[in-house]
This record gives sequence, C-alpha cells and structure tokens, in this order.
Amino acid sequence: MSRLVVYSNRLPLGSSPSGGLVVALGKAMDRRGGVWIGAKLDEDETTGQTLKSYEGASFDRYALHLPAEEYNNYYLGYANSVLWPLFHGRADLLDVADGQLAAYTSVNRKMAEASVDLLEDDDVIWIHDYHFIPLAAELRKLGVTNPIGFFLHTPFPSSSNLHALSHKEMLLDWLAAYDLVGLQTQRDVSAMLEVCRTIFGGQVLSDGRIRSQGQDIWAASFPIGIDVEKFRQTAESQEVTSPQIDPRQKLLIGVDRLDYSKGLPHKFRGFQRFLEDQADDSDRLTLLQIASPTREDVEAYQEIRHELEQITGEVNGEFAELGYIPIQYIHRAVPRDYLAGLYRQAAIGLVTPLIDGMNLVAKEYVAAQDPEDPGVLILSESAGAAEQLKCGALIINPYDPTSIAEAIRTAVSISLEERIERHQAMWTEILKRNVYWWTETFLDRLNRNAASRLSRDRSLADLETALRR
Ligand code: GDG
Repeated sequence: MSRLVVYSNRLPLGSSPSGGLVVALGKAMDRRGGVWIGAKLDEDETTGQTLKSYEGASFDRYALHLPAEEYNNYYLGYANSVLWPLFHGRADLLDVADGQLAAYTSVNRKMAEASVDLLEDDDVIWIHDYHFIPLAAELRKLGVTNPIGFFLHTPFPSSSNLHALSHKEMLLDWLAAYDLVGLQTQRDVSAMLEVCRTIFGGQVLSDGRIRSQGQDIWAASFPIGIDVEKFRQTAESQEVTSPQIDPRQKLLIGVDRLDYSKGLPHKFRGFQRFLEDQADDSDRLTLLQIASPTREDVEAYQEIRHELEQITGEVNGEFAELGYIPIQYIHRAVPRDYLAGLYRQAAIGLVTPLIDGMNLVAKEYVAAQDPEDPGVLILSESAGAAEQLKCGALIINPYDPTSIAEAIRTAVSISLEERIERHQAMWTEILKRNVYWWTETFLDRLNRNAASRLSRDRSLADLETALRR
C-alpha cells in the first residue's frame, strides 16, 4: 500500500478541541499511518518558515511555522474572513483587506516548497479544505507527478456567491491541478457543475470530467463519516461516568462550534417558540448547548457570541423556575468521552445549521443512542448530513422557528416503535458509509484517476515522439 501524505491547516496536536476535519481524518490516519502536514502560528517567531516535526502519534506529523502577520492574513484573513463566509452563503460577512490573498498564495507556495523533499515517488497525496486549495498547483510546479486529491469539507459555493470573489478565475487553475476533487454531497457536485458552466463556460465530458477553458476537473461526492462502532462503545461506557442529567427532565442536546453557519440563534428561537406554545409543562425540556469557542479573533464570531448570550438570557429570564433552567449554554469545549455519554442521555439531538458541509454531530448523536430506546434526531435540511439521514431524522427548515418548535413537539410524542425504526434506518446508513469507507473509496478513485492521467500523458508523449521522427 502506498504511503499516504495528508495536508490540512490544522494538525491533531492535542492542545485544543478538534473540529470535524481533524476528528475524521485522525481516525483514518490512526488506522492507516502516513504523514500529516499542517500549518501553525510560530508563537515565538524563532523558527521562521521551517517544517517542524512533532513526535508522539501513530503517524508522522509536521507543521509549517509561520510568522504572525502572514499567518493572520492567510488564516484569519483570506481563509476565514473571505473563503469560509463565501462558501457558507454569507457574502455579507466578507471582510476583504489588502495582503490577505497574497499571504494565502504565498503560504501555499511555502508549504509546497517546505514539504516537497519529504515526498517519495509512490506517495499518495491528499489535501484538505479551503486553506490549501492552491497547494496541488504549487506542488505540480515543483515537478510532483504523484496522485493528488483534494477534499472540501465545506459546501461548494453557488455561482451567485462566487461572484463576490475577486480573482475567481484562479479557482479553476487550482482545482484542475488535482486528480480528484472530493465534495461532501450531491448538492455540492451540482453547485460545482453550475459554477463551471456559468462562470468558467465548462461542460461535462462523457467520462464525467468537467472541462472548462481547456482544463479538466474530476469531481464526485464522498460523504464523510465517523467511526460508528467505536463511538457507540464510548457512549455506552460513558453512560455512568459522564455528568448525569436530572432524569425528570427531557434533554435536548446541541453540540456546535460557535460559528454563524451553525444556526445557533435560530435553534434557540425555535426552542423559545416551543416553550411559548407548550400547553402544559408535563414534559420539562432542557436544551443543553455546548458551543465550543472558535476563531474568536474574527469579528463575526464575537458578534454571534453576544447574540447567543443575549437570547439565552431572554429565554431563561422568561421560562426559568426554581429547579428548572430551560437553556444550559456552555461556551467551553467538553471532553469527547463526556460528549458521547451526553448524546446518549439526550432524548433529542438538535442539529440546525443554516448550511453545513456535512455535520458529524448528527452522525455522532445517532451512533451514541441505545438501539432499544433511541432518541430522535432533528436535522436541518441544509446540513449535508440530511442527504443521508432524511430516512430517519425529523427534517426542519432552520430559518423557521415554527418548523423547529413543531419538530420538538413531534419528537417528544413519537412512539418507541417508531423511534427504533427511525434510528435503525439512520444507523444502517452511517455504518455503511463510515469514516473508513470514506477514506478507502476516495483513495481508490484518486488512484484510478491518477493512473488514467499518467497513461494519457504517456500516450501523448509517445505521439509527440512519433511525430518528431
Ligand atoms: C467541518 C465542516 C464537516 C464539537 N464541540 C466539541 C467537540 N466537537 C466535535 C464534534 C464533532 C466536531 O467537533 C464538529 O464537527 P462538525 O462536522 O459538526 O463541524 P465542523 O467543525 O464545522 O467541521 C462540517 C466536517 O468538517 C467534517 O468534514 O462535517 O460540515 O464544517 O466531531 O463532536 N469535541 C469535543 N468537545 C467539544 O466541546 N471534544
């Protein structure tokens, strides 16, 4: 088996809680081994742009250390104040400033230059997420001919959103340098086709490639998954050790990074509507929301935090009683094992992003349930996970508080038989397409695409030689 070399901005260094990318990829790397290369703010600014190795994992880890100004322009700037809002349909939150794009492209170039000597001839390279879209093009410039795949963890932007991006034509050159572009869902594949057609004048070839302005992009959807069995075991074993919830209260659980794409204020408003409409309080429902801090140096994230604190105060002020607090809002990360146990105790999983590439929390909630007495998943139609989990989840429109309130009402009244049926359907789906399925199907397709590129290149070279003779 070829060695796998993975690139992503974030590395699993154990210092702070992980987002979805690190959680999923960490599982795949633990099982398969290989090399994982990330980027990092050089806190003491002594190491410059060197690639520093980190021992202590079952795979090799390296981080490109970047000086503060460049890191901030690349990470907080272009990646998280331009690409992230744009890819999540929030062109209104774009915060464009001089130097961001230059830092983004130069970090990608430096990453290629700093890591190229680590690469071996039969390595398979897998680059992750919007921080490193140009990386394959930079590696190709340095003569790398290995299979290179890309996976976008966010949604692919619609053409109307992409219009807001200056220099958008670069995206085509960047994506065309890959042998495979992996997207989360069919929705994203359709968005990419639309962008290629309307912005780049492209068309789909008979073998599925998208050809635009003489360049080809291979794209397909590979819904990311979790280690379902392992998560179920953790949830089972945590049933007793994670913090116990008052059994007289039914628990709704929400677990999200405190990001504006996750629809947290909308979730709270939906719960507020449910409380307002509740005819009697025979069912005491508590919403436990774990909202781990993220990207706090970006202004839009400070605003969402204030908004959420304000709504929490409003709802609790109106509906709390002695011994009952409707919303428990925790702006802190909790240990992963505890999370698993909390999911299992919760009668309802409330996942309401306004838009989300996939949403692993929805899958974790399903995996953690007791199959003989499972809870109900309420899921936004705009989460990528809805494509797979609509078979068992109650699907809501996150913009409509009434839709959320009605789903909560339905969830508390669903019979045990129906809960088991819904859970079984979702369980079967997440088990079939778990995180290992995701890795293997992506890499298998990547290797096949790269082999056909190399054979096309060889035929072309042979033809040229023959013509020259
Ligand atoms: C991106 C895409 C896509 C959350 N709070 C805590 C904690 N978490 C863990 C969850 C879950 C992960 O973080 C979050 O994953 P999501 O998928 O829900 O969301 P993003 O971080 O936005 O991930 C997303 C994903 O990449 C993978 O492709 O699904 O659409 O946006 O695993 O459990 N973990 C711990 N404490 C917390 O407080 N330990």
